[in-house]
Formats: sequence, C-alpha cells, structure tokens
Amino acid sequence: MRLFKKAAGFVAAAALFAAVAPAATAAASPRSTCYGGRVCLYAGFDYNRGQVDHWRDFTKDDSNFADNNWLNWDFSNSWHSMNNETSSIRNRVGCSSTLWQHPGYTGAHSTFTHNSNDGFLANNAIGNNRASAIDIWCH
Ligand SMILES: [Ca+2]
Ligand SMILES: [Ca+2]
Ligand SMILES: [Ca+2]
Repeated sequence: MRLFKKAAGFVAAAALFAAVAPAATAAASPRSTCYGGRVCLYAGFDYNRGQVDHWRDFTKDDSNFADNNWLNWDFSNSWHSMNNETSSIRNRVGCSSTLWQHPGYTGAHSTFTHNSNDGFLANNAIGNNRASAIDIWCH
C-alpha cells in the first residue's frame, strides 16, 4: 500500500510537470507580457506572435542599438543585431519613451506613453525596421 501511494504520487507529479511545462516556456519571454519598469522592443510585428521571438527590454536610455543584440525567448543572446529591426513595442517603464531613427537621438521619431502598445510600427513616424536609439523620459 505504501509503495502504491508513492507510485501514484510520482505519476501525479509527472502529469503536473507535463501540464505546466509548455506554459512555463511561453512565459519565459515578454512576447505576451512586458514586465513593469521596462520598455520591450520586438523584431516582428504583433510582439513576435507566430514569429521568431527576438526581443529586448530597456530600463534606461540607449543612444545606439548598433552594439545591442536581440535576446531569444529563453533570454539567451541571439547574436543578431537589433539595429534597424524594431517592428513593435510595449511600454511599461512608468513614463513616455521615444524611438529614434538614428543613433544619438536624431531623425524620425515616435513617442509611446506609459502602458501603451503598438504592434505595427510601419504606420508610425519612426517606421518599420528603422529604430536605432531609445530615449526613456523618466531618467
Ligand atoms: Ca523587424
Ligand atoms: Ca502603429
Ligand atoms: Ca536607424
């Protein structure tokens, strides 16, 4: 009886693990949720839904994306430059933030208020695949 209980417990634990494993994988990147205190940028439209999950988040200004790589879904380095590739954005940083076309905060730009989302930058002044710098106003 004691042995049976142990075996049953193991089966239940294994079933639970199988059930939660896919959800844990999906929640690893901010594809569905951008964490508070950050601006999340995505290489694809619609926050990378259905696409390769290249993303990166920022807590303060960055004047030049040329030395930044996208992260993968599991937070590992994609070794793929994020310069001129941003296609969607979520702002959870607590203030407005501006994407700029050129390094050093020049050229075309678009500003996104706190708690805003834009899954399609092609119809914004910054445009698709052009952002090279981010200005976060609260710092
Ligand atoms: Ca892109
Ligand atoms: Ca848009
Ligand atoms: Ca650019």
